[in-house]
Amino acid sequence: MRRISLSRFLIEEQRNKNVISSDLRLLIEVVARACKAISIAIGKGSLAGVLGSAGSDNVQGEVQKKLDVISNEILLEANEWGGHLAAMASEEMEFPHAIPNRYPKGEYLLLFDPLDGSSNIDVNVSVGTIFSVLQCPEGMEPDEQAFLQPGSRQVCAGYAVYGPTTLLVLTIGDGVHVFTLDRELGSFVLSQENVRIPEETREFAINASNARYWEPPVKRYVDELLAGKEGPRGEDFNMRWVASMVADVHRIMSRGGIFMYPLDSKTVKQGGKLRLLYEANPMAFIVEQAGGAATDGRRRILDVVPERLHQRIPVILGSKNEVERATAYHSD
Ligand code: P6P
Repeated sequence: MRRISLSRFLIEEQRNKNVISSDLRLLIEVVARACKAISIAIGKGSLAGVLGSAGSDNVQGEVQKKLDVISNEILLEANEWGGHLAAMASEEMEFPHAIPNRYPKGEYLLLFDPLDGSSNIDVNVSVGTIFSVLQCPEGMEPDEQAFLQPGSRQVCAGYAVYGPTTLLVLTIGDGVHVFTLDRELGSFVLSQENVRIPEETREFAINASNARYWEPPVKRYVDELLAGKEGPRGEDFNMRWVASMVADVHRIMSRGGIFMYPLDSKTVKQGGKLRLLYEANPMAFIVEQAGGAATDGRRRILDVVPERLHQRIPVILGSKNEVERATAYHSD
């Protein structure tokens, strides 16, 4: 494994494969630097008085943690001066954030969930940052409408997971690559190239406390897993649920599995729990680039044309064969 920095990796991708523009390379490096700053802020925890709630709600009606607000600010400040963006959108902001007139504008739209799983932050469980990059349509104002593109139009997606190590997992449409933060050097170093998700798995991730609210196909699929060797699957399955999507997805990127936050009668009015544009779409792009699959139970997530910036969607993603089986049950 060549231990090269993120910057060198991106320059070589640009030089050798021309799969990335200078502005996109700058965007990724700026986001990576912001994730480093978020990792440091999180690492201080109570010592810096950054735990607990910010005393405000976000557009989702969720209590904002101090670190949600801090992480959002870090990403905004890091990205607004570079000249690579037309606008930004965040789970923490009702409307897109325009680039201030004092800075040049670029062609890219950056979307992010600055601190995913923040309900875990106060109990010291892994959390993460999820980001997605689109191009602003030619001649279009970078308002909400410009962001409403299907996930198949993403040019880049990634997440940082703040766990025992801080990792940056990235795709620019040419496979999925993992970078580990070297805290002494202060830079992300390539630690895995071309991640592949096994097509088979014996591990599933779902919040089982919602079982009584699930639709019949999800109930059938999970009951078969729980029946194990004596059931129709003829195999025993294991269950994991971190309740930080980034941590659950990273486990699947590392050893396979199926992650499900399906439609249930509690969330059917909002269309699901997870957000399409800055949670489901980037994770779906990454999972597919690693040979996995991602659907909402009925459609490929990357094909869904969004109607609203903070639109929610059911999510079933991970090992291809299991996602296909769970999705097939929805059409039976
Ligand atoms: P529940 C975190 O709040 C999040 O948006 C995802 O990161 C995570 O997968 C899910 O919600 C957890 O939801 O209902 O288990 O708390």
